[in-house]
Order: sequence, then structure tokens, then C-alpha cells
Amino acid sequence: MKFELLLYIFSYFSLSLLIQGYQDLWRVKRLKNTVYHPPLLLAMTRHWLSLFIGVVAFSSFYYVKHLTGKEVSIDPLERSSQIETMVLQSWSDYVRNGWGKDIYHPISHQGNDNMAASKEPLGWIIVDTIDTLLLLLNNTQSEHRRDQLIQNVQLCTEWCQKVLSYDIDSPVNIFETTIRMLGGLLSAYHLTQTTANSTIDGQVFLTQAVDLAERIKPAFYESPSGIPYSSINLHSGEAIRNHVDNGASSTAEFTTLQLEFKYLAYITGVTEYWSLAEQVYKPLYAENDLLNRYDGLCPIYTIPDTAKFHGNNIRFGSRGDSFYEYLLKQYLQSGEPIYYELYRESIEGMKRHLVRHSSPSGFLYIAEKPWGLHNPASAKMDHLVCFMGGLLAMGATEGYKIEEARRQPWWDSIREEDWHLATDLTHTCYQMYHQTPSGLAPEIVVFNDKGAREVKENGWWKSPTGDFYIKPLDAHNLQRPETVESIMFLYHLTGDKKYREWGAEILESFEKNTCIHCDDASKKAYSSLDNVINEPFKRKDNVESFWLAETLKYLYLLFQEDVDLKSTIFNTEAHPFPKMDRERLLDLNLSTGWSI
Ligand code: DMJ
Repeated sequence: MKFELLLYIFSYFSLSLLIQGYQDLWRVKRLKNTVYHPPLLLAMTRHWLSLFIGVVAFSSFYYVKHLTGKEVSIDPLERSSQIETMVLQSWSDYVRNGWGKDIYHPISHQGNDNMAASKEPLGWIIVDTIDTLLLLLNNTQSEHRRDQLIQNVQLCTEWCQKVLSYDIDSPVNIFETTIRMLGGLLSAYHLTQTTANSTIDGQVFLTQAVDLAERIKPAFYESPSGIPYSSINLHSGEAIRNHVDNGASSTAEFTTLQLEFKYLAYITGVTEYWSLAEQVYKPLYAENDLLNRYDGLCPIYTIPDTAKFHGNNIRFGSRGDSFYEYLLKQYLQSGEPIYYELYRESIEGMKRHLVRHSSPSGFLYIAEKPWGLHNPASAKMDHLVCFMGGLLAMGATEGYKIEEARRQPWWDSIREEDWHLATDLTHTCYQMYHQTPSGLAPEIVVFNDKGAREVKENGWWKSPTGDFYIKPLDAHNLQRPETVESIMFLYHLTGDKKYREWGAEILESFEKNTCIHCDDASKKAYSSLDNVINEPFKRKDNVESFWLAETLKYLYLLFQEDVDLKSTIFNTEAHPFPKMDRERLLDLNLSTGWSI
């Protein structure tokens, strides 16, 4: 704020200097009509100098106002306790008014429901949140909050012991159930085994995880290609095709099960979990000639029976995103080189076909190819794509701090290029928050890019810099994590406090514009937003489990010290797993079971 005021004053003076210089110039020019007349030269110099100062001052002002962060306090301890309070408020509201339900409406406290059609709970919110509570428990400086956290972890543990049963007689989505439930149980188990707090016995989480995995397992045996259909009945083991899209499964869905099943194989020694999860890749790459015909970029649907792609829609947003994420993360988790090579191919494909820039600021974004690789791009980008900043940064550095990574023998110009894409994309995603009136990003934006096909229509909201638009139906905010996820990775890989400032600014916007009962600490909770543009920002009466599992967790990690990204791999739902030990992998005979 102070800096902005200074720039205002500076701009004012340079403007008056400019006017004065212009008057002098005019006066002297009228007197002597020669360019070499000394007073004329002086007046001209004054004129051009003031013009130059003015331009610099105005552009700095513009830059400060639209492209950099607002001044926010970034005391990490203060921020950590703020986030602990937000987690506990959001969570306690759920415990009071929605306990045990998979779907929760924080405004009405009504219409609570469960994910499975049979109405039995899967533990959607409870299981997804346990490791966030454990993480806070291990780091909080407050005695009072520590007690609250212990009580709540115990509550969850008891619920998992006494109430939770995955013997559910109705279909559930394999991907969502794996990343949230299997992932949540495994990371809860991992954290209870490795943290100082031994009061929690995490065995129940592993028992439930094994039971759930056994119930999902038949899905891998059902289709001729080994690619699972999209759902499975957890009681009968019947796998069920997607009812729409010609029975196609989302490509990102069956390629986002591997970290969880491989980690389970690593804990239990059951190699079947490993090989089943891995079996999807060979047919996918072979049947589609994915590296040659598609440059490593997948259309978002695949027919499970044939392993062939369905349609031409290629994007890093919904249904495409975590295919790329799990290629890299499998390499980081187990060190299998094939997955880095495949990731590399995809990223090079992305650079060749999808990386573009907006006008006028040149924000880097990842475009879509809805009509196939060799047809025009669309300038639309889902907020979901914003995880790519963190992923590219991790792919370049493998979790080493950037300066250290640059000294490694494997560092090269390609990684340097990936690194720059990572920082530029994260900046773009930050702008998607910074430029809206609520300070929160919408679900989807369309970039101002004449070279990409997306016709601007009346009624689209235009960002202050003019770089992106928001369509009325895309203006909601589900409290998604992807931008703060990338910001968290970039902070710990660089130590650059700018990232904490960005994170603090976004945190403030969540705090201010997604709270409900905002002034009553005993009832305060948080909810999604209907619209990030029009004030007052209307709440949506909906909270997704990833608000507690991911968004608040990544924000919390942003303000912790010494987060070791070399030894932790976050699944796509932000559940942390440990990097696998090579010796143990060899002992258990767990290794890549296929080649290209
Ligand atoms: C999460 O459930 C996972 O990150 C998934 O991969 C896609 N995104 C949502 C949160 O936005």
C-alpha cells in the first residue's frame, strides 16, 4: 500500500514535470527555430527525461497493482495458527452437523447424503481429513489445539473401527474411492507409524485399506485389456462400465490408482496390488501408439475393452490431469526410470502443442486440443491445470532445492526449461486469483489469445489486465487446491518469500469470502462460492472433502519449515506417502513389469 502511494506521488510529479517541460519546449522553440540552440536542447532533454520517468512510474504502478501481490503479513507462525483454526472450525462444524455423512452442506446443515447409492457411508470427509488432523497435531504450537486435534483423531479412529464398513452393496467410482479413501487410509497409517505421537494406534487404517483394496481389485480382472471400468460394486465385486460416453473410462481415472496400490504392495508385500495397477499402461501405450501418434498426450476417454482412445479431446484439465501427475510421481515414489521417460515424452508433447501465452501480459498457460492434436487449440484452461506448476517443478528438481538441483549431474537445459514453465504457470494461476474481485479463481478461464480458437461472447467477465475472461457458468469456486499446491512446492524448492505472500493473499480471500457465520467463532465454517466476480459473493452450501484434505493442508505446509520434498510423495488428493526404499523393493521383488 505504501509503495503504491509512493508511485502515485511519483507519477504526479513526473506528469507535472512533463507538462512544464512541454511548455518550455514550446516557448523556446517559438523564440529560436534551431535544434542546436542551448536552451532549446535543455528544454528538450527535460521533456524527454520527464516523459521517460513518467512511463517508468506508470508501468511500475500498473505492475504493482495488477501483477504482484498485495502487501500481506507472512509471519509463518501466525499463518499456521490461522490455518489450524480454520481447519478446526470447518471440521468441528462437520462433526456437529454432518458427522458420518459423505456429503455435507455447511449452510443448511440439511440434505446430508452418502456417496454410495445404498446410502452407506464411505467415510468421504472423515477418511479424507485424518492425515490433515495428524499433520496439524504434529506441528501445532498450541496446547489447546493439540488437545482438540488428539480428541478428533481419536474420534475418527473409533469411527473407522466401529462404523466404517466397505461391504457396500452399490457401485462406487474406482478412481475417487482410491485417491480419497484408499489414499487417506494409507497416509493416516503412514503418519501414525512415523510421527512422534504414539497415542494413536493406526493399525485400523491399514486393515481398512486392505479390505477396500481387495474389494476394488476385481475391477482389474474384468475387461479384456486389464483397464478397469469406471465403477465397482464393493459387495459383489461386479465392475460397471460408464453409463455414458460409449462406456469409456476417463483416461486420468484408471491411470491414477498406481501410487496407492503400489504403496499398499510395499507395506504388505502383496505383489499383486503392484502388478494390477501397472497393467493398464502397456495396452494404453501400445494400442494407441501413444508416443508416436499422440506425442505422449492422451485424449481424455479410453474404451476399457480395447484400450483404444475414444474421441480426440486432449487436455491437462478434468479427466486428463493426473495421467501426467502419476507418471512422474511413480518415478519419484519407486525410482522406476520408465515412468520418468514417459513423463518426459508427455511434457515435450505439451511444450510442442499446448503451451501458449496470453495478451497483453504474456501469461503462460496450457491450452486444450478439443479437436485433436493437429487441429486448432482452445484457449480455455481449467483451474485443475494449476497443479502443473508444482509437478513441473518437482519433475525438474526431484525435490532438491533449485540451486542444489542445478548442481546435480542430471541437470540439463530441458529441466531448466521445465523449471521456467513451472514458475510462469504458477504465476498465471496466481493471477487467476489476484485479478478477480473476490481474490478467488473461478473454475475455468479463457485466455485472451487470438491464435487459439474460443470466440469471446458478450457477458464474459474481462480481467483487469485483459489477459483472461470468465464465462458466467464457470464463475464458481469449489475451494480447489491446485494453485496453492503449486505455490507450496515452489516455495519449498526456492525459499522465495513471494510464494508465501501469494499463498497468504489467497488464504485471506478464502477466509474473507468463503466463511459462513463469519463473526461467530463458535459457528464459523467455510463453503464453496457460487460466483467469484459479483459482490456480495454468494456461498454455495457445499464443501468438498478436498477443502480439508488438500487446500488447507497445502496452505499449512506452505508455512511450515523444512518440508522435505525429496522423501515425500503426495498422491493426487494430497495424501503423503514415503519414498520407497530400493533395498526393500528388491527384497519384495517389486519392480516394473513392462517395457515399451
Ligand atoms: C482432487 O480430488 C484431486 O486432486 C483430483 O486429482 C482432481 N482434483 C480434485 C481437487 O480439485
